[in-house]
Amino acid sequence: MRFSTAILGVIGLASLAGCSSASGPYGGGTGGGQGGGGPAGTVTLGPGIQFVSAHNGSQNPAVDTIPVRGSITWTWTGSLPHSVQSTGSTSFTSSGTKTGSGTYAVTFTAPGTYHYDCAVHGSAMTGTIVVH
Ligand SMILES: [Cu+2]
Repeated sequence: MRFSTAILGVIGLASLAGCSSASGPYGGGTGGGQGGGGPAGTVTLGPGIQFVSAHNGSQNPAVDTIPVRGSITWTWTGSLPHSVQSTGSTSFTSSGTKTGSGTYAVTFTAPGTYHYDCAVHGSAMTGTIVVH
């Protein structure tokens, strides 16, 4: 008697679409020193209790990655009061609390990871900016 065993090695190449920058490593890589007038990020406040990144749709935290000398513009929507309040050790100038419409822009000249929240809603409403 002979037993022949056929082993079918099925190799599944799971191609993970690496598109989710919201959960990617923030390794502040080697900045390439891109020229002035760099890309800008835009973040919406509201209409609920949320910061939403226009770049990748992430929210609470809204995560944006920009080059050094890039800028972020926050735009208020909805009827709730919100603010952009820098938290953490690497900081930037916070905005005041606004309601309704309005914008606030900051240009980041130093690499680092900047955390912020809303002075009204605190940890329920957060964002992160990675400058590299
Ligand atoms: Cu808020």
